[in-house]
Amino acid sequence: MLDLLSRPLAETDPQVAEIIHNEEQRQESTLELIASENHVSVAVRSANGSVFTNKYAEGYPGKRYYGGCVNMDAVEELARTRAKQLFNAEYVNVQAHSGAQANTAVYCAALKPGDTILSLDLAHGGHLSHGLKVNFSGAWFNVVPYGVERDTEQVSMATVRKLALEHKPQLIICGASAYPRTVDFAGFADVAKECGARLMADIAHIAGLIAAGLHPTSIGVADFTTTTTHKTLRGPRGGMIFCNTEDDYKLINRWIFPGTQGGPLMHTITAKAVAFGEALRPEFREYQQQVASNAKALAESLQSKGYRLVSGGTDNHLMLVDLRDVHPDLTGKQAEAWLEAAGIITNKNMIPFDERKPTQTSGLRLGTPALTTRGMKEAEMAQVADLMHQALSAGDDTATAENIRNKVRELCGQFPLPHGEG
Ligand code: DSN
Repeated sequence: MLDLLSRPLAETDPQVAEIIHNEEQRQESTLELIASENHVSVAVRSANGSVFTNKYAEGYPGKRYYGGCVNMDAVEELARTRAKQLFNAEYVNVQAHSGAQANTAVYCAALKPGDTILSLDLAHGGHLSHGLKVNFSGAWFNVVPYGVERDTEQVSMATVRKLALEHKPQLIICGASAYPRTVDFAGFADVAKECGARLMADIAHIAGLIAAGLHPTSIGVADFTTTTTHKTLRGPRGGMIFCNTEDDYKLINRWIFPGTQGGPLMHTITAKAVAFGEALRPEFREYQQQVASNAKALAESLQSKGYRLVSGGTDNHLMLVDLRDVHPDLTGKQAEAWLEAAGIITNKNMIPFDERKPTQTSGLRLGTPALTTRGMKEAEMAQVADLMHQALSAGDDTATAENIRNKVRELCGQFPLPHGEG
């Protein structure tokens, strides 16, 4: 038995090994433009695949429900210390399994069923866990959405204020999944104070930019800040919650465990500690600066080819492309498929006031975190825009798509992904 358990995956389960190998090849040879994805370091992967996966550690450092937690305590303390240093925060819970779990714990801490939430409409860049009817948040709470303005395609604090004073929400949510502009956390905090609401900022997308000081911070401004750890922050897939007071911290800890989660994913918390350590290094700030510069370069290159960008551009790592000016009949769904055939990975996305359904859409969401991790810079962004335009113009001409696919392989070959065994 021990012999079997000690043999390499390729020997014991060649089927799974082959699927993993295929995924490695896919990631290596394609241009990853999904704004919420990234390529983690070998060190993060190594920690995530470590023996910490073997251990139950329900509870928190120093107060566990299982024996043998000495190293669990050490690593969770380290993750917390690094997260607080990175974001200049007072209190953090690093056990949230995901961004949606982090949001759920905040709702449980701040709301009662039937209370009112004011949050950004999913169709205007929000997130399903911010109150979509089919999500727990929309099913249990009364959700009032705010959107972007028709003319600017940006959030107007005047509109948010008007809605907040009219509906008197218990919780206001700011932060988004597909919003290319700066979020005015201080403006939201003013509105929340005026109408007596608590404020939650979901910084899942822009956490890396905030950590690097390239976007105003929500920490210490919003009552609760939730985030994922795997997007611009470039850590393992997971979540985390910051708050400002001991009372809120106690509530959040209680609502993560035992409120909504059981045993923490200690291997993921270990990998979070590694990722936060990486983010505390000076190279991380340079990386984030390049992410933002690359987003601007990609946006300008696409605009020079006639593509309209929602709100006219980007302040962060992502942009929303309105396909209609250049390709009036092309849906986001079809565009995503044609681009994938050429080795360019994106996701279809509603644009504000989209007349097409969410399953079709008129737009694409693009982001630069993953390409920047490979070492690509502004010159490569111009090439990427060119390849995208070629692929979208070629449509279902498979020979042209294959030709573009080869160019994509060549470009990826010049910028290899992190390699090696941890
Ligand atoms: N699904 C994530 C995204 O792509 O933005 C958010 O959770």
